[in-house]
Amino acid sequence: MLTIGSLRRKVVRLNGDFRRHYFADVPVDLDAIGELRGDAFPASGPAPWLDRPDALLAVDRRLAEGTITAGDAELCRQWIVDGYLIVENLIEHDLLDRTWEAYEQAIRDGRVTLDPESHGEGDPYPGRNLDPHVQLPAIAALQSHPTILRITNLLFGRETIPFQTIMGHKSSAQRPHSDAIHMTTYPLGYLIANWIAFEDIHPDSGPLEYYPRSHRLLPYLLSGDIGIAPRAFKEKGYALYNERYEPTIERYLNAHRLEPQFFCPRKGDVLFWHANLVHGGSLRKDLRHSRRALVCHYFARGAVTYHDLSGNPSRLHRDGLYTAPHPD
Ligand SMILES: O=C(O)CCC(=O)C(=O)O
Ligand SMILES: [Fe+2]
Repeated sequence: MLTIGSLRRKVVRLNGDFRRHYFADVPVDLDAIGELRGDAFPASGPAPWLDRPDALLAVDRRLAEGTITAGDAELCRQWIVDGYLIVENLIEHDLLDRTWEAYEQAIRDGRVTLDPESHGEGDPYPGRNLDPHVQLPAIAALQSHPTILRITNLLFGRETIPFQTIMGHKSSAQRPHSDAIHMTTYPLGYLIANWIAFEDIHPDSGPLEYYPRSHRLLPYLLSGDIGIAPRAFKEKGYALYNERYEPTIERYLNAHRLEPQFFCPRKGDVLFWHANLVHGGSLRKDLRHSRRALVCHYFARGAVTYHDLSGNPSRLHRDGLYTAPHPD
């Protein structure tokens, strides 16, 4: 029989299970939620430390305590205000060359297969590859480069879990979006992406475009906000996303009069962006220019991580990352 006492014990047990693996302030029963979508979760903190209203003061406090350096404080301030960071010359050139060669070798011997994905007549470059780090240790190592993880740990204020990679010879030609709808966390905000340049990037190659400050000016727009039901996504897929999500983002960008910046880095430079910073792959003005890059996505350990459009948990849950308790 379900008594108040047994119900309370069940809730205490569920909360205890949740707490062992996740850090959200409001515990949830993930099995009962079923489809993981933004509107199925309660509003919950904690917000990432650099997204809180007192973030600039928190940075000053940590600097005064001596727990961060003046250089790190400057990175944090830029992250708070602009939602991105560019770190020049972060990755050693010989490491980039060896990693790219490992990728090309895997293409030659058929371990990595690329779709042709032509962007127009005479496009010499193949499509991009999702998650090459899963089979190529060289790419996994670059994704987990110690300086990158030091920066993401600082920005999260938590331990970083490397998640996804996308490697490519050319622009994604993706319209402006926030990655938060593709890789969502509970609580919101525990995703960071970066873009690693394998060569000097030509302005006509379709550089990464990004909208400074959009991470704070736009809300986290998730499927429920734009009327995409989980079943509809499963039936119609990304056509619905193109139809509803992308025009909504564009409306917001126009309403706030946000203008894009274009990332034309030197080889080895890295751009980091916030979970909700709007970005995309700009138009390739000259198809002959390559734009060789690795994009990496990272979560913070202890966030619930899912694909909001389909309602599926991320691969990390299936891989058993959350079978081990998180350290807090
Ligand atoms: O590299 C690009 O063109 C954009 C990539 C992107 O939006 C992403 O991987 O999140
Ligand atoms: Fe993206």
